[in-house]
Amino acid sequence: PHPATAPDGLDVLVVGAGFAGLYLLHRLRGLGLCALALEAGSGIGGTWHWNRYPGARCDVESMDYSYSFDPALEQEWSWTRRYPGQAEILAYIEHVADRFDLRRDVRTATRAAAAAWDGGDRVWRVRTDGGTTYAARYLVMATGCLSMPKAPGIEGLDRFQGRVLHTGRWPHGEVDFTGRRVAVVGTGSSGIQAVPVIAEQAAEVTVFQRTANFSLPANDRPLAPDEQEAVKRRYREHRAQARRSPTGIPGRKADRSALEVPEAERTATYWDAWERGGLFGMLRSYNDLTTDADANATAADFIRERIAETVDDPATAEALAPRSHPFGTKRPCIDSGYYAAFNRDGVRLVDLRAEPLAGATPDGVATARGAYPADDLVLATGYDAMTGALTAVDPRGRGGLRLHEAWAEGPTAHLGLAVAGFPNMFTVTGPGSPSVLSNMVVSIEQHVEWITDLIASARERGAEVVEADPEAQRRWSAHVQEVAGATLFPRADSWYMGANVPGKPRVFMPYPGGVDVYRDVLEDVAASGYEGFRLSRA
Ligand code: NA7
Repeated sequence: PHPATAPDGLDVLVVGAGFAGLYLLHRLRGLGLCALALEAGSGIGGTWHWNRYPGARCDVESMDYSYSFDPALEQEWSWTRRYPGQAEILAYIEHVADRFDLRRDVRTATRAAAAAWDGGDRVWRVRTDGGTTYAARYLVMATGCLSMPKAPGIEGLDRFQGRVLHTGRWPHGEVDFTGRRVAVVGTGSSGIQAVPVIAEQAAEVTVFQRTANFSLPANDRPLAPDEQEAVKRRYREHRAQARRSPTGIPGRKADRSALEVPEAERTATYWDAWERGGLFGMLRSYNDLTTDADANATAADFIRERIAETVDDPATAEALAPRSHPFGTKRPCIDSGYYAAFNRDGVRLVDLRAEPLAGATPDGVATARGAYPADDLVLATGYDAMTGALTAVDPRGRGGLRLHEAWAEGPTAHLGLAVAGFPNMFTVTGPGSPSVLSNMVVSIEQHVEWITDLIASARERGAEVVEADPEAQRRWSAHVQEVAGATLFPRADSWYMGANVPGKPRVFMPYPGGVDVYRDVLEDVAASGYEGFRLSRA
């Protein structure tokens, strides 16, 4: 039966209709399978449906942050800017959904509220918040890595009388800040992108910073047609390079240590990366910036110097200088005028390390030192990253095993794709895959292709149940930790480590070995007939 007419008998139920969920529908349809996607948002697009805050923009370039699966699609679509803004990415996703007629298999405004494996019938039974239950042989979680806002942890928030706006739950339509006093809590990517744009409109912006972050200039600009054409002429090769690169973005691999070049040369290299702009230019300047603390310090010092140079008020400049973690161990930001925004009248920084946050009051925000009146409170406080959207569905595997129980010691998923004890469930860009350390669209395409190939292969073999082998999973997780342990990443209290959510186990979640290395691993596993997975009739 077609999902439009019958909730039963699906081959695959997909949760989420962002980049991952939509491509899953397309691939599954190509295999002749009956699939349906449930989407909590009122529209498709995932991250780009929800993150409508001022200045929301991707930190991967347009020409890279797009699907590669259809050569005609990549030729016909044109981007307007080097870095795509939220509205443009959403328009692109909607174009893709229409072009491949995907919307008829998406149920929007429908949240997967519960999911349980029925071992007798060998199906997942998934209940929606509207009370419909779907049965599907496979459950694919395409729920995104930064989609479940973490509880902000701000005392008295419910007493605040003004508007409270979370960047990841931004209202549709214009939010006017004209004449208003705006408090922004959080200085990750979302806060750093939003502040300069809000500052153009608002009467006052007060930025509450707990941890100063490294931010590099985006150098965003209109994308010239000839520049775009040049990439399009060799798009196939460009995409192949992306797939074979460490981050999913083509580029030269550094072959030298930051410490083996003379200081003047190193500084010139950093200047070059700084002026070109972007996330990876600086990080890729040398091969040891994420593994050697002294090498890392050369780049961190360079960035701190630029902050000191940009910000007029020396005390503000000093507070903005990141010192709590090595460069790159928390996701760096790329900004459009963040540091310079503090030179505007009415924009000020409150350093919560010097004056801890007491909480929200009816008319503003209070710290240990005093009160800051505000009309609007913007929460750019981040996400229960990588696992929050998965455990929220609370899938129950064999014997009723609950995902958060299976992950009590930290999330483990074999290859980031499947969890032992949860047969026929797959996670796109799950913990243990490069995911948030990579160009997400490249990783999503790879996962979707790999998962759908595995489903097709199981069907060919007459297997109805596919499950990660616990021992293979244990080995992969140990490998992820070993690779992470050789880097500087575990030195930061980051959301990569689960450190931003009180009580979350501290385990480095993404696989830091590189998209290229990981691709080889997945190809070998597929070629071996899916070693590390059990394919069986029951
Ligand atoms: P992030 O990067 O998790 O940033 C959240 C920010 O909010 C960060 O500066 C936090 O400080 C701060 N925060 C969180 N809770 C509080 C409280 N209670 N008080 C004060 N400050 C707080 O989320 P984003 O949305 O900016 O970006 C997420 C990713 O999306 C980003 O990395 C890109 O990949 C795209 P902390 O550092 O924890 O001290």
